[in-house]
Amino acid sequence: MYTQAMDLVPQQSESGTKETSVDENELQLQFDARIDAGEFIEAKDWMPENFRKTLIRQISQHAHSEIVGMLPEGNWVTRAPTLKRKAILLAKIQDEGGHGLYLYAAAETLGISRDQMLEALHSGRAKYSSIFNYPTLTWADMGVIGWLVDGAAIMNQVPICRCSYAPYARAMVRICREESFHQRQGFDALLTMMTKGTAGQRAMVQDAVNRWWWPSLMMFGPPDADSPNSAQSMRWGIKRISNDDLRQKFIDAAVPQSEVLGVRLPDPDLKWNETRGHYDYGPIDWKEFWQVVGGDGPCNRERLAARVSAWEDGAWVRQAAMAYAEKHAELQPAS
Ligand code: FAQ
Repeated sequence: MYTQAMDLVPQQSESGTKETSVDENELQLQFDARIDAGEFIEAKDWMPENFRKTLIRQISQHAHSEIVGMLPEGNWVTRAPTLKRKAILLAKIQDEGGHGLYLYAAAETLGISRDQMLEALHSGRAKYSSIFNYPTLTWADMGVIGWLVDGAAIMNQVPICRCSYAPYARAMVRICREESFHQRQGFDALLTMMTKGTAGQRAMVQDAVNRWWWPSLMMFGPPDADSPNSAQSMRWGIKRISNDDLRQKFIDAAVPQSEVLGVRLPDPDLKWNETRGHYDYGPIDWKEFWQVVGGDGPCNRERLAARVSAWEDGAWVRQAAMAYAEKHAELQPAS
């Protein structure tokens, strides 16, 4: 019902050759004009094949990031220091599962099935955010993930609320509201430890900041000059702000927040630049980024193995749900 796939199968002439119809050129012109006018594209609208593929790539990777992102935090549910912190952490992790579901549903409107997307994740073909391949070593990591990782996610995702593909944009509006709560709870947990905690707790927070700062900056993707997808995605209004500009906005927001917390960001080159009106920052280790993206980060294998075994262990639930649906359909009176 939702898929565009039928519209996108190339037309075959009687002789079996592919026809680039005048209609298709006209549809392309109309599509470009709608994008230029800032209109939203709906699932039922005509769209170029590469626009559809780019969206499937980005939205499915985004969905995978949400569900893989549940794992590092899941590691701390049984060890949260208070009932309140445990309830907050559980709610946050559940939200992330929900974000994954909205996003898989948005990607399905483009003519791909959830099983196909999950198969791509489980076989290692699909990417998910590099950040979730780092370990969560202490409770302070839960606060820092909220503050920095959700903070970076919000910076990246607020512009996607205006993405030209309407089902993705609509999903992002809801997701961003929940991400704001995630960021605030992380900051609050850190502020509590920094202002009311022991010297040991403050040192634990600083250590977590030291480990997560640089990987958080990598979440925005490679520098614009090395980002193969950016130019076309910006042209199509899928991305509204470039990787480097978002990274800069994030750094500019994080520095004053670090001062409120009383933590040091681990970059000796971090300085306010009066001329640019932004903070200058030191070089990012892009070798590490590509290594993690390529599957060789500290926890890549563990994360993928956890997702694959969750899928396999859940087979009986899917089978039971299907059996129930079939039985229920059989029992419905014929109309
Ligand atoms: N990690 O040409 P570009 C969250 C890949 S959600 C891994 O610049 P693009 C919530 C990229 O895919 C976090 N791979 O690509 C949460 C491409 O490879 P491909 C996820 C990366 O798409 C919080 C290649 O490098 N958010 O955190 C990364 O134009 C806490 C070249 O890059 C989203 O997915 C990376 N960091 O820009 C959950 C937001 N960066 O696909 C739990 C939506 C780049 O050609 C706890 N996505 N790559 O094989 C986007 O905005 C974009 O896809 C970018 C990348 C900005 C991530």
